[in-house]
Amino acid sequence: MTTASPESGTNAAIPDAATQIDIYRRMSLISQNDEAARKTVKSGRLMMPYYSPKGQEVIPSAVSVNLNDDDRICTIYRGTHDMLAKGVPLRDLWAEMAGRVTGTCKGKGGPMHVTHPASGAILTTGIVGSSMPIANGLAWAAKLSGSKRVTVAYFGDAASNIGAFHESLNLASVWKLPVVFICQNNLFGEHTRFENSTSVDQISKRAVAYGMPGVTVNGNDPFEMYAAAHAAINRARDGEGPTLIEAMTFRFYGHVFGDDDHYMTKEEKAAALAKDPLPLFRARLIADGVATEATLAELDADIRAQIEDAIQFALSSEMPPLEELTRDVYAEAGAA
Ligand SMILES: Cc1ncc(C[n+]2csc(CCOP(=O)(O)OP(=O)(O)O)c2C)c(N)n1
Repeated sequence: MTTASPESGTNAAIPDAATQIDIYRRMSLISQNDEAARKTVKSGRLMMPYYSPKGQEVIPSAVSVNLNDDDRICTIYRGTHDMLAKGVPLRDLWAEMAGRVTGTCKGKGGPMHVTHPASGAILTTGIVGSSMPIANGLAWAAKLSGSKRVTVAYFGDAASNIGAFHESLNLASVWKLPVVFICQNNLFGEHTRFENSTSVDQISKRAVAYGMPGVTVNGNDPFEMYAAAHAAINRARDGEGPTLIEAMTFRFYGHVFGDDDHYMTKEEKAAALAKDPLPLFRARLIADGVATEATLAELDADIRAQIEDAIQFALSSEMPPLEELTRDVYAEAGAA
């Protein structure tokens, strides 16, 4: 087991320039999309429960550049960042959030149940801890069929206190499943602070009980996150079994949109905002000569236009007709 300090930043493999820009592109997409989602709900144009992933952009962005289109992810209600990083198209995502027929699930899943198999986003769940056993099932299927497909299970720190976490890590280890468990430790579970609900100071320490590598990394450092994901995904793809990655991060807003986040101290929130990973990485790319300000500005503007287009598309699409209510719930008679 290797356990790195969350602040270490050392031993991180540096991704090549194109990959660095790709990580930035995904982060910008997530961040701008989050801003658009909060604005759209606040303006009353769309009513939905919304769980902001703002502050957590690095994690799925640095993970997804290591995944193929064919690889799978299972995520949670706070998962728009994971889905966008994996490639769920904006129009399909927004239409599903708005409950329209053009959405990923024909408008019947809604924001907490987005599924888009074509991009590998198989599960979004509101049941805390349930992304892990389902990821195991997908990984087991990949193993049985002899495919090299890897599945990533994303979940929060509080989910590591649920039975399904422990059962899933145990089984994945015994069966050497091609799965990577990525805990996004944003230091809060709903309105409860991490230290008030979790028996260990690092969730990665729990990996030792299940005979798999466990690592804690700074999930706001793109290079450190990239290196950890790269190693774990390669290990899974090579048939060597699962890894637990604990990615330290901080969510900038309350649990759900509208929550007054009184359980965060002003000081810790200010410190986290001062280290917003998006502007930091943007400045680093320019300072390192990886990209120019003009290139990144163009990339940001292009994303902004795509998001605006997706919102218009979603809000002008039809709601599902009543007949859809019981369709896709049970298999049609005679279907294979
Ligand atoms: C099995 C289950 N228990 C309780 C809840 C209520 N609940 C919803 S979100 C949440 C907190 C989860 O926190 P964490 O796993 O750390 O993820 P985060 O929201 O911080 O991303 C709880 C307890 C639930 N949805 N499912």
